[in-house]
Amino acid sequence: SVEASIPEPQRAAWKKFATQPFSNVEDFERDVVRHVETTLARSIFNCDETAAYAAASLAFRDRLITEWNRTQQRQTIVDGKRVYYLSLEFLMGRALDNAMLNVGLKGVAKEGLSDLGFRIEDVIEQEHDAALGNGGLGRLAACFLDSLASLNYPAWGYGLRYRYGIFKQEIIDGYQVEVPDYWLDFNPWEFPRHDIVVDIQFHGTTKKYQDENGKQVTVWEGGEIVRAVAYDVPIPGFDTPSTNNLRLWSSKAASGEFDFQKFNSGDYESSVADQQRAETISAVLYPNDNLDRGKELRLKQQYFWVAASLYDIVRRFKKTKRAWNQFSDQVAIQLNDTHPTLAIVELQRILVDLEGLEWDEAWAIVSKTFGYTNHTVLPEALEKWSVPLFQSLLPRHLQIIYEINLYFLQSVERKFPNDRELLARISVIEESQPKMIRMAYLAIVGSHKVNGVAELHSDLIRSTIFKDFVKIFGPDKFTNVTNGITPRRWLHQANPRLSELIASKTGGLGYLKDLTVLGEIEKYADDKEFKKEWQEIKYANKVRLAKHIKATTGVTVNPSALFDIQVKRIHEYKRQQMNIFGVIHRYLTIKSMTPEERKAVAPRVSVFGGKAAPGYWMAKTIIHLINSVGKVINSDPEIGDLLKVIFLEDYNVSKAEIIIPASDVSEHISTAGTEASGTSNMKFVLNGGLIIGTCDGANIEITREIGENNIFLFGNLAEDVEDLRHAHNYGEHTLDPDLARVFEAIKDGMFGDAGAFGALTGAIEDHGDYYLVSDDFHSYVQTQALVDEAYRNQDEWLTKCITSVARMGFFSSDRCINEYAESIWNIEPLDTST
Ligand code: F58
Repeated sequence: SVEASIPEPQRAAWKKFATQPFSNVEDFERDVVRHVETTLARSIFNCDETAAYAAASLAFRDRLITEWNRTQQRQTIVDGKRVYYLSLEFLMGRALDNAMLNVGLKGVAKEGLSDLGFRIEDVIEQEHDAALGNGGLGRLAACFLDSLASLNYPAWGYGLRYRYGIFKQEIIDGYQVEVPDYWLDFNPWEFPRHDIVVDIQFHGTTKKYQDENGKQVTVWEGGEIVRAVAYDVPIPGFDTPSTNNLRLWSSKAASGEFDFQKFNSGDYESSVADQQRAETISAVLYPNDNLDRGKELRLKQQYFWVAASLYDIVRRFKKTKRAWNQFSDQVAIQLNDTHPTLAIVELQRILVDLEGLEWDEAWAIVSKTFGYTNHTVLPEALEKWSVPLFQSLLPRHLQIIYEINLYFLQSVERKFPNDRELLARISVIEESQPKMIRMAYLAIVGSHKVNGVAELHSDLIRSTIFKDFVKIFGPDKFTNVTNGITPRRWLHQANPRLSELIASKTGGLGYLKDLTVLGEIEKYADDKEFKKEWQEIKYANKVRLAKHIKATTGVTVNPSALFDIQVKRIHEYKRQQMNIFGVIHRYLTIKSMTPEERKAVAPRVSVFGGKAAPGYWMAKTIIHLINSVGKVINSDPEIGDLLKVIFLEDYNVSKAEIIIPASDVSEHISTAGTEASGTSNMKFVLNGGLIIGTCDGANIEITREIGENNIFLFGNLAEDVEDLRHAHNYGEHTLDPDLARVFEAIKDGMFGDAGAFGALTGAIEDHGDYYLVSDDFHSYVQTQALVDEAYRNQDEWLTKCITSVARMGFFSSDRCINEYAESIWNIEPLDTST
């Protein structure tokens, strides 16, 4: 047991004074006041909401850290296999609300804070989002951490502690402006571990020589050293004592404050510069989603994080005193996309160069340890690194990659003799000018499993970008694990009233641990009372969003209108341009009606939100168009409540928690075959909104689960996309007539300077319409009309919503994590009763 690990003579004293985390209102208040008066050095006279947030967080942090310690001890004692989730992004959002709910003490905190003079909602609002990610991939990692802890898996996350998270978005005169997100001013949720440091090497040269036994050894020497310092973030599970660890690495100069030799020799400026250069590595999150730019600093970030994490993992393994061939029985490492692929190379280097294993022996261990998750088929997002850049930064790793590739190509040559084209296609090294390292291929070669994130996506990677590898390794290496979301944050936290209603009909909050229990509410899909309550909750959520819209944009929207929401990163493949063209079409249609005809129009609020990568000009133009259209429509007196267009600034996790529960319909309208999965589609349906979407990503599985009567699907299928594109390129492209009317309005200057939007219309009219906006437009507009019609019948609409929620059990990230654990990691949950 955990306790037995304390030496007998000291046990009594440790036990007597062991921290007793609060569990009632009185003890919570005592902890909060103590933190205000001591940790924060304030008093009742100057305790504002910020201080109340700080003190409440510190009180919960104390609780988490005691459980965190126990969890780590339990893992050490059990000494079983652990999983390490390597991700460059963890889009965590706020921690306080989540911690209160997961440990089941939000009620206690609410009462305690109220006694001390604060409203819990205001206190929660003080927290700055931890926004260390771009979008879906980063948020998925955060949901996974919640599920891993909630299911008691022995798991660690490893990432980078960026000083600046994803930029804050301001909308000025309709344009996106980026503002740095310095979020670390006060962060009670991290523990600096100044004793856990790893020195990381860059550049330098390699030397080969024979050791005393005549064995060839390679050393990597010289170059530059940067120090990695660990910061630990406790991750509480829901309704369990398990509290896992997210370890984030921060960079600093290896020589401490600055280089004293340089300082003493009068070179003060350059010693400071060295330090700043080192700190630059973990300074900022790259803000691109689904685009690879191949910047040197990004490669430095990747190696820095991977090398520090592997050092930590290997050190922990070595403490168990096991033989190396047991490594993969103790360690599973999951690569969240290709960003941590260097871990494969680094582990091989550690085993061969530092631990003296034979190449084959080492490779057998390495290739049993890793799993690789692919999140995209978009060619521009597949990572490649230039060989010259790599050679300069990581000379030894380049040699190892060449060697891995050589053995791989030899094995393929043996299996498929005389197929030079095959070898060229699958080589980890692309023979371009300059040569490039294909990271996805390296990840496949070095992993024992490769998975996509939704069925269609996994089928697509098997039949397109990784086709040759399926032939080489066989189909079993490639698998699907459909994404999921944590119902704790995305239902219980974001939509407390709906959660309460569901709990009241399913026997409590147990459904949050087994989401299939939601099935029990299907019997109320026609229950008058239940539907009334359901509708009231949706309305209240819409009122909450309407208030937010008013406060942030000044526009008044009618909560009785149909709320149609598209929030996600702005990208041409996600087709926000199609949505706004549809809005313009709606506007033109209403304008052409008589006042009498207008009485029959169903009022709508079109809400957009999302960031554009700072260098993605087309995406920024889409934002500009949405705002320009909104400006005209929202102030058109003929339109009034019939149509409003809102762009919500700075979409992030905490705003998503307000936005998602307020949707009637949400849009997931990517060109078929481009959105690997999507996860907000799951969040919207789970919150009782219907979706309009293409046959893409997880929309397909959502349809399978909830039934096709409960979703608005439209557009061309993935299997037809290639032919359509081909046809466009041979001049067979006539613009959809409705879309043509929309373009005319834009070009007439109805939404301001027409020249500003020329690139958007041009991409469709003149440049091949790669994302098939015109091909899908008619079907989209028709399906939107079906949405209007369906919404008119509120009774049937509510039945659809309730039925859909009841059938969403499959999309819990708990199901998803259990699949990874069983089919990829081979790990078991820990018993927490000791
Ligand atoms: C997203 N990818 C997919 N990448 O687009 C989405 O369909 C899927 O649901 C989600 O992953 C989770 O599987 C994504 O968010 C990025 O943002 C990367 C950031 C780093 C550069 C490359 C893109």
